[in-house]
Amino acid sequence: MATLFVADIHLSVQEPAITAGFLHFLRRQAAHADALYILGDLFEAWIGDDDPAPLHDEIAAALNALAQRGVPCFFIHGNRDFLLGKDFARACGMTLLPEERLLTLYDRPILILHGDTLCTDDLAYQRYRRRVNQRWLQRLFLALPLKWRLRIAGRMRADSQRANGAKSQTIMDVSPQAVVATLERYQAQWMIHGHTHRPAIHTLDIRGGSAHRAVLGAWHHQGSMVRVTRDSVELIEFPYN
Ligand code: OKV
Ligand code: MN
Repeated sequence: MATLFVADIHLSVQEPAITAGFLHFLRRQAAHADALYILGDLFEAWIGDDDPAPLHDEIAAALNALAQRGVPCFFIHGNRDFLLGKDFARACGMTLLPEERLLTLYDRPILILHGDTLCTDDLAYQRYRRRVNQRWLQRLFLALPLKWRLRIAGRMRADSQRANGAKSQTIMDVSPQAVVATLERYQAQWMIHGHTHRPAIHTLDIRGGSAHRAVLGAWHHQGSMVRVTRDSVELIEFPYN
């Protein structure tokens, strides 16, 4: 009787060990859960559901097998796979959720989100996000031939890597004010997110008492999940195999 949360797996053909680790996690851990929530950045990049990469089919088949065995799977977009659409979600048998969702799990209200919207001090990133989140621009991008999209995306990733090297770690973390404001807006005592790659469970003060923020780790060298049961919220790191 547990619900599992993961984020920032950053699947790509360049990292077969991460793919193997994630497939192993689906079979060995997620298969026994009440539900699986993927809180964004399942993929390192996403340029349209029509991308014929074999990796996508492999992941869709594995997630679909999970859903068929009765484990519902939910997905919130990350900043990397924000273009992941209904067609791929259907192939995975997973439900797309809006960017923030207040769950009630085992009587505990928990707010879930990817986490990039909390990084309000990174003004350059927030500006970039507003730009690529425009519907008309996404439509235009998706209408381009796949080859052009691959080339544009590759260039955008190279530019971004250069920009992030120059940014301070504080700017790239969540803003404490944004965290408090978001929890108070939902009157929630728990929040689970990823994005920052700083796995931890923080306790903080909000209006009306204390609150907790569980941050998922990225799957760089091991897996990371949050496991919620009636009695506990645990952050768990585990090897790929
Ligand atoms: C994902 C990030 C690349 C960060 C492009 C419109 C536009 C979508 C896109 C192309 C890039 C996603 C979809 C990728 C995340 C980067 C670089 C930085 C900080 C357009 C809509 F503008 F070209 F018209 N893209 N890809 N970055 O390679 O997956 O998150 S991506
Ligand atoms: Mn992210």
